[in-house]
Amino acid sequence: MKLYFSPGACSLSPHIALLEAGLPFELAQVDLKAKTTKAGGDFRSVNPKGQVPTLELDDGEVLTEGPAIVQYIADRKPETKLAPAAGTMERYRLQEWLNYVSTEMHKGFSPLFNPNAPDQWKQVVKDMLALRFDFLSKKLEGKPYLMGGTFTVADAYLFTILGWGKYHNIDYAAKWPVLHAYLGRVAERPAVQAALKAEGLLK
Ligand SMILES: N[C@@H](CCC(=O)N[C@@H](CS)C(=O)NCC(=O)O)C(=O)O
Repeated sequence: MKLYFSPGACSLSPHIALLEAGLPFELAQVDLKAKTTKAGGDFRSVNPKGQVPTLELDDGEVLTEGPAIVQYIADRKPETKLAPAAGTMERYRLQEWLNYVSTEMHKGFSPLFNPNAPDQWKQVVKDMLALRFDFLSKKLEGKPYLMGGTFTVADAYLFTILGWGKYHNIDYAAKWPVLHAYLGRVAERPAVQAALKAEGLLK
């Protein structure tokens, strides 16, 4: 399999999932502005959306959309419990989280990266995110991971998105200590360390 990624982007989530699952894969770095791969290829010819994450499977199929990709990875190695079994109520709970992280958190953060977004709008966005951080803090109080005691692909995704707080002066330690502790806990996982190092985000 080949994971198309950009360092620190939302593609970090399936990168962590692949390492947690112990599946063999290679990385292909993408220049998201130029829409080219590091090897000089046209990224849009792989994924016409021009977005990471993109996962090319061994049979040539190309899978896009983070929540779909991480569930595919988890289902390749069910014994790792990165996702509960399909058809169970727990699996719908996982999908509930993946959808929340995707729509409320991931796309909630996006305007902060937009150089054309006015500062006033960025403040509105930060205020909205603060409400989401309050909600997540309550949900994570007293439990190590979103689904309880077991790390799942929803945690890989949430860790990735919350990690963007450091680029926007969001001080979890001061205002959301539960989230600060959660980020520290996830960061300690060997697969997460390995993914961060491979993306050049950790020495
Ligand atoms: N709907 C996609 C969105 C992915 C996405 O927003 N990727 C960003 C990086 S975090 C990207 O590729 N941005 C470049 C662009 O949209 O042109 C998903 O959930 O996977």
